[in-house]
Amino acid sequence: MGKIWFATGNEHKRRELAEIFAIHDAAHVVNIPSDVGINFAPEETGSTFLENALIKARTLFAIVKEPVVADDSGLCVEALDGRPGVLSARYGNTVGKNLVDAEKNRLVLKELGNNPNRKAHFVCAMVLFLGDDRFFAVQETLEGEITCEKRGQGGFGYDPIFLIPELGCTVAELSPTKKNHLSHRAKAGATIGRVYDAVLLG
Ligand code: ITT
Repeated sequence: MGKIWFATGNEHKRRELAEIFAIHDAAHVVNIPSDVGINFAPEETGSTFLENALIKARTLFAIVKEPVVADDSGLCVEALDGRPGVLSARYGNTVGKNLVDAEKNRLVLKELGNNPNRKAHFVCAMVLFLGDDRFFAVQETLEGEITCEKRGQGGFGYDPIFLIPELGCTVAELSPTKKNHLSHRAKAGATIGRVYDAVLLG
C-alpha cells in the first residue's frame, strides 16, 4: 500500500481523502504532518483556493521532499458575494478570538437572514505536487443551498447548513460514505487519486 502525504492539519479532511481514495481503488495510506510531529500551519496568503492549495503543498514538499497532495476548500454563498470563500476557515475571526464551526454557521445564517436567494456551493482545489515546476491541479464544486437552521450531526465545518436539494438533506445528514461519493472533495480526490496512480505508479 502506497503512502501519500496530505498537507493539512484538518483530521476530517484526512479521513475523507482516505475513504475517497479507497472508493476509487487507489489504496493509499494518507499521512498528515502531525503524524510525524511536523508543526504545519503555513500562512494562507493566496487570494484563490488554488493559490492556497499550492502554498500548503509547496510548504510540506520543502520539508518531506516527496510527492504531496494539498486541498484548499470553502463555502461560497451567492447572496453574500461569494463569502466566506477563501476565508472559510477564518470566517468571523477577530484578533484573539477564533470562531468554532457552530459559530461560523450561525454567522452565515445571520448574514443571509431571510434572503430568498439561498444558492451556494462548496469548492475544493486540490493539487498533487511533485516539484516546483511539476504539479497537477483540479478544482471541483458541490452545488446546493443554505438552510434556515442547522440540521444533522455528521461531517464538519459548514455541512449542517448546506442542503443538497435533490436529496432533501444537508451534508451533515449524509453518511460519511455518501458524502465521500458526491462532495467537492470527493470529485477532486477521485481525479487526483487517478493522476497519482498513473504518474507515480505507472
Ligand atoms: P488545512 O488548511 O490545514 O487543510 P483547514 O480546515 O484550515 O485545514 P481550509 O483552509 O481549506 O482548511 O479551510 C476550509 C474551511 O472550509 C474548513 O475549515 C471548513 O470550515 C470549510 N470546509 C471545507 N470543506 C468542507 C466540507 O467538506 N464541509 C464543510 N465545510 C468545509
